[in-house]
Amino acid sequence: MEDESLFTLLERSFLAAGGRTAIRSCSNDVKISYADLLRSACRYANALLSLGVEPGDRVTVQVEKSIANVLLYLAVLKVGAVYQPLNPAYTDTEFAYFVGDAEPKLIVREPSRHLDFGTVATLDGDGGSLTSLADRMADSLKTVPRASADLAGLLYTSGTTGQSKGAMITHGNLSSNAQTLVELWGMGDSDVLLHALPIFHVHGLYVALNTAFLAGSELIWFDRFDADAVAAAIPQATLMMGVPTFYTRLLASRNFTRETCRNMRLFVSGSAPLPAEIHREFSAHTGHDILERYGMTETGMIASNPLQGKRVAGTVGFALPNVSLRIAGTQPGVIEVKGPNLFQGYWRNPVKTAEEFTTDGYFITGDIATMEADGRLTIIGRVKDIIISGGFNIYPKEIEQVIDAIPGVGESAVFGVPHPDLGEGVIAAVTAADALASEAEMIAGLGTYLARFKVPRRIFVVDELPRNAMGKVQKSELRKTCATVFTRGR
Ligand code: MCA
Ligand code: AMP
Repeated sequence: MEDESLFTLLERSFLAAGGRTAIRSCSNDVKISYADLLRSACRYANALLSLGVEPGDRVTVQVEKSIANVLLYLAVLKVGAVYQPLNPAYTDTEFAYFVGDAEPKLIVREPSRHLDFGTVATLDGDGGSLTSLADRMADSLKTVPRASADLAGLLYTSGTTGQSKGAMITHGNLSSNAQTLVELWGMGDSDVLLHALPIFHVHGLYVALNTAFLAGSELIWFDRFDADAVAAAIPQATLMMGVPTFYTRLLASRNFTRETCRNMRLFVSGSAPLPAEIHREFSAHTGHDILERYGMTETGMIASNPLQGKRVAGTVGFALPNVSLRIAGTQPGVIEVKGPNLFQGYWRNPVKTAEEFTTDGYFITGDIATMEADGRLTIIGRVKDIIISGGFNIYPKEIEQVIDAIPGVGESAVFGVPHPDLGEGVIAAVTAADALASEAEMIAGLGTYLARFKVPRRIFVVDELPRNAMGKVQKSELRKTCATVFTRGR
C-alpha cells in the first residue's frame, strides 16, 4: 500500500528543516527545532503504543493549548490513530457525550479534571502522566502507513437538531487541503506564522499548523489570544491567521500600528464573516488588505480571496483550485461543494450523512451566497440555525433544551444578535410557566451544563414567543427587537 499518511508528508519537511526553529513560544520560554519536534513526536507516539493505541483507535484530547498538545497531535497521526480534540471549556456533561459517541481507546485530559472516563492519561503545559511516559520512550518510530481514505481526525460539529456529530476527516482531506493552501498563500520556510488560535478546531489545528509544518515555517506561539501581546510580537512575524475578533481587537490595541506590521506579508481571516468595515479600517490603519477565506469542519477550506489580485471586503473570494463549488438553484442560494477536501461523513450516522449530501455527491453547506460571473463568492446568510460568536459555533437547539429544563420556564428561543467584539452574541427569550429564578441565577445555572461561551449573555422574559402562521418561532422578529442589546452605547 502506498503510504498516504499526513504524518509522512509532514515528516519530509521536518527532515528538510532539521535544526531550524519550528515553534517559539511567547507564552513561556520554550523553543523547539524541527528536528526536536520530530524526535519528541516519536516519543509521544511510542507512549501511545505502550498504552495500547492501535491504528483507527480514537484518542480524545481535552487540554489547554500547549506545545505538548502539538506533539500529541503529531503522535496520533504517526501511529495511525484518530485525533479527537475537544474545547477545554466543555463541561463534564458535554464531555461525557463526546466520549460516549466516539468510544476512544485513550482519553487525554488536564490532571485537574475528572478522570473517571476510561483509560486516561494526563497532559498540561507543565507535563502530566503522558509527558512522563513519553520522556522514557525512544525518539524514533516508523510511521504507521495510511491510505488516503483512512481517518486522521474526528471533529464534532452540530446541526439544527442540537446533537453533535463527529465529522470523519481523512489523511487525504488534510494533505490535499494543506498542499493547496501552502501553494495558494505562497507559504514557505522563510515565513514566520503567528499562532494564537485554539488548536481544537480546524482553523488553528489544520489550517494553521498543517500548512506551517508543511511549508517548514517558524511558528510564534501564544497559548491564547491577547491583543496587546500579539501586537508586540507581530514585528517578528510574516503571517497571521485569525478569526474576525482578533482583527477587531488588534485595531483597538494602542500597540498596533502600521509600523508593527512592517514585516508582515499576509493576514488571513476566517471562521466567521469579517465585517467589511473592519476590513477597510484595517487596510487604512496598516496598509494590509486582510485575506478572507471560507471553510467548514466537514470540508476544510473551500474558498479564498487571492494572494495576488484584489481582496474584496465582504467577499470570500474564489473556490480553491481543486474544489468544485456551485450555488444550488437560483442566486442567492446554498453553497454546495465537492472535492478531495470533503469529509467521509458523520461518525456512525449514515442517515445524517445522507441528508447533507446531494444525490450527485455535493456537500450541502447551509451557507447562502451569491456568485459573480468570475466565480467570486459573497456569503450573505445561513439556512442553518447557528450562532457564530468569536469564531465558535453555537447551536441554539442545544441551549434551548437546557433552558427548557429550568424550573418555571415555559419555552425558549436562543438567537444571535450583533456584538461589536464577537460578531454575534447569544441571547435567550423565555416564557414563564411558573415562578422563575432571576436572570443572573439562570445564567449561572446554565454554566453547570454548558461551556461558558454558549451560555446566553442575556435572558429576557417575554409573554409569548413570536410565531408565524405555521407555528414556527420567528427568531428574525426577536433579533430585530434585541438588535442593539450589545451595541448600545458603543
Ligand atoms: C470566550 N468567551 C466567549 C468566547 N470566547 N464567549 C462567546 N464567544 C466566544 N468565542 C467567554 C468565556 O466563556 C468567558 O466567559 C469570557 O468570554 C472570557 O473568556 P476568555 O477565554 O478570556 O476569552 P477570550 O480569550 O477573550 O476569547 C475570545 C476569543 C476566543 C479570542 C475570540 O474565543 C477564540 O480564540 N476564538 C477562536 C475560535 C476558533 O478558533 N474558531 C475556529 C473554528 P465567562 O466570563 O462567562 O466565564 S473552525 C471553523 O469555524 C471553520 C472550519 C473555519 O472556517 O475556520
Ligand atoms: P464550523 O462548523 O466550525 O466548521 O464552521 C463553519 C461555518 O463557519 C461555515 O459553514 C460558515 O457558516 C462559517 N464561516 C467560516 N468562514 C467564514 C467566512 N469567511 N465568512 C462567513 N462565514 C464563515
